[in-house]
Amino acid sequence: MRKLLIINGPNLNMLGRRDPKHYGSRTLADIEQMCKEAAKKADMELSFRQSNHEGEIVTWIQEALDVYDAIIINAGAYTHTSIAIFDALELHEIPIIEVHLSDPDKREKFRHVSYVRLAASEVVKGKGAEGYIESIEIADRLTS
Ligand code: DHK
Repeated sequence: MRKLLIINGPNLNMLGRRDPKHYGSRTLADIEQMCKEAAKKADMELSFRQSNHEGEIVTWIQEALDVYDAIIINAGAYTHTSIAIFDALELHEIPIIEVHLSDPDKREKFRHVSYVRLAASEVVKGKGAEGYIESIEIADRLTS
């Protein structure tokens, strides 16, 4: 069975308490549940994770080599700062999908840079939690 890794970066564990104007009102547990259902429908095995630590995210991306068939990543604020996460993603030949609940390009200027995007096959942004489902559908299509 194809294996899908979804990585969530810093502060995404606080969904439900973050500004609903940008992030909606669903918690990360709600989004995980939605993703589990979508992955099941796509017949993909899902690992759904969150970390506030850049190094841990880098390690997960490294460990995913030769194990996972696609990675969906919302690196949170590390999207805009982390060359280390970009370098780790660059190791992969599998599809990498960048996802964001909000549309960072329509927010503060410091969110307009994305290092993740440089390694991503596709970007889904500004679609709230549904963007995660769309990302799973894209991962399904790109690995079929
Ligand atoms: C999540 C964050 O935590 C921010 O730092 C990003 C992203 C946007 C999101 O929209 O999911 O800038």
